[in-house]
Amino acid sequence: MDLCENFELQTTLVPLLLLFLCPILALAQRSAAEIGGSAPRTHLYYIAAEEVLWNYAPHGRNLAGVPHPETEEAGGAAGASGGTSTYLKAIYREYTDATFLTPKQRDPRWEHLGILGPLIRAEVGDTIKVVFRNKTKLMCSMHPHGLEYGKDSEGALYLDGVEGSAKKGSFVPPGGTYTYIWQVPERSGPGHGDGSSVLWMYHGHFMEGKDINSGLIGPILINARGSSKPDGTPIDVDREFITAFAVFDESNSWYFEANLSRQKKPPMTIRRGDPVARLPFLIYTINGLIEGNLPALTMKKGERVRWYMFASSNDDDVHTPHWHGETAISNHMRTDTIQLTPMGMATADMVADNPGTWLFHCHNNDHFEGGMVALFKVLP
Ligand SMILES: [Cu+2]
Repeated sequence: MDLCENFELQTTLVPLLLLFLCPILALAQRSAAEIGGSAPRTHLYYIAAEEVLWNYAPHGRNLAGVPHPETEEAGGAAGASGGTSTYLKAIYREYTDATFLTPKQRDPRWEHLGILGPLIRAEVGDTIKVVFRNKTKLMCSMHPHGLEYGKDSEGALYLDGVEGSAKKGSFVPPGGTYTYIWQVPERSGPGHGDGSSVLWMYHGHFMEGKDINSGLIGPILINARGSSKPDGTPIDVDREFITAFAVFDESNSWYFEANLSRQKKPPMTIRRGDPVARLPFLIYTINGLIEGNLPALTMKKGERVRWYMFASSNDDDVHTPHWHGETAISNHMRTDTIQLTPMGMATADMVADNPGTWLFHCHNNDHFEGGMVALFKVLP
């Protein structure tokens, strides 16, 4: 074949080849764009509910040095009944595999989650699979907000006409294991007007109030399609913090009687909702930690910081998280104070410009004086 013939062959074949390949290339390009250049993933978590002695003030009392009357009157009793800060509780913790023998080390970025369960995170289009082991003596479940699930993965017990094996996820007995499958469709991700990620949470929903007051609650973050870095964080964010403004009503915990007995207090019955009798048992925490015990939330000047905040589910859980020294954008508005109602969620974006150590606290006076106080640090 001489050069001329070769050229003729090329001129015939190349357009034919292009004709054949172009639609395939276009299709591949389109689907890559649609999924943001990353294929849908299944995120597998091994999460156990387990009993612990939880100290609401592991490093000491009033570490933020906020003068408040209860501290002086009751000898440092503010925020935890009778001066004690240690309670038997049930919490969610992550394990490395299905043997549930090796606890998974918490990423240093998420040490501040405190009592909260492990962070579950995914991107729109992904699937979340949680192998759940109940290591407590209670009936337990995991019920997620915002995600898509069938009755077998709702994790909540009520009369919905569904029976038997299809509802097993709503009451996992002591020692039992159950696998929840949660989908992450578009409607679980950021809506019009949201940033690149949204906060949800999961919690026990066998007897919801008692479960959450016992400690069974954790966070979920969902990124918009195609907006995640390889480590799962949003591409337009440098640092993230999750803070649950959570009152724990120890009089409405599964361990109320056990804790009274541990603390050598006489047994007592509190009428459900009695506002006065339960007062000494309300503990005003951020992520289950009081009075500046939350590990300092640290960022550098100029970093793009996303704060996710939510409230727990007691009627006392009406909170106003407030930053000193900085401002943020939430709901497209400039603010330094967020409003949360029970199980409410909020996101705020901050570019810290004012180096220093600053107070981050609930602006509800009873809560502030009761210990719902943390510090955050902005490095130069
Ligand atoms: Cu508050």
